[in-house]
Amino acid sequence: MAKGTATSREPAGDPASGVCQLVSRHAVTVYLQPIVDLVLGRVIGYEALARGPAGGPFYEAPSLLRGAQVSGCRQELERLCRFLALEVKATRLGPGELIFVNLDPRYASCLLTTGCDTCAQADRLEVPRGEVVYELSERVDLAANPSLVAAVERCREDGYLLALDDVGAGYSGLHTVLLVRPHFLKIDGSITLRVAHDANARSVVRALVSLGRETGSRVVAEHVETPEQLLALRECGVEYGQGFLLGRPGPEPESLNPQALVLLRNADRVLHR
Ligand code: G
Ligand code: MN
Repeated sequence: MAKGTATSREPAGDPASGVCQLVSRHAVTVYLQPIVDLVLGRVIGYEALARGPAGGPFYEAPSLLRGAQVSGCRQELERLCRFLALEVKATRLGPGELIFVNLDPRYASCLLTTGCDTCAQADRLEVPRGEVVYELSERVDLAANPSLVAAVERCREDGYLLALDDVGAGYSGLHTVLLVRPHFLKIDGSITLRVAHDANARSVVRALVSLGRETGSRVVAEHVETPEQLLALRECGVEYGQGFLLGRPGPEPESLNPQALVLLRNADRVLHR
């Protein structure tokens, strides 16, 4: 059984205190959610999402991260998750398949000191750096932290790809797009949610697609949940998507949901009529 799925007995008392034991025992796993080329109907890679033991209070990433935060082991947890994601890439993904790794520079102090801590790990595992995409969290105000921007720039120079997570939410605004010049621009789910019924949301998406074309960022729509959203996104020219409709996060690298593949083929017919 995978480490992360072992339903460990949580220590009694403050449940948050147990989270650091999980981290030190490496009882954390990463789930994989496909990121899909909506034009070719093909998985291009997977986002690695942290999970605590199934059935426990830290199964979902937000509670796991919050628990680690209050217990003082957030740095260690984030570091472990980055390593686990690279391990997944090395052992379970094929050549050319990308691994998207969440990177919150506030919890990657290595970025400012020794550089990206996963460089040595990636090289040891023989993971091509150009197949690792660091997703920068919308929760970090990079504009207020020039040293973090410089550190992120070093990741690019080291050969890694960069994504800006949840564009349109938090600090992932246009200024941050200009600062980071990401290889991937991930449109926040709050915009995807509106895209089927709100013409203004489609205008925002088309503007981001156009920005991506002109600046060399590939645009990914997050939280694609319905066929109507998928069709609207394709109509707006979005090339990549992620969300429950395309594939749920799971312990294995799953292929594209067959129902979504049919929708994409039909969308092609509608779009090229
Ligand atoms: O911020 P970030 O995009 O990294 O968040 C990823 C989170 O979004 C994961 O916890 C994942 O389970 C969740 N998620 C993935 N796809 C969908 C979706 O289609 N809808 C919703 N509501 N959440 C999703
Ligand atoms: Mn993400």
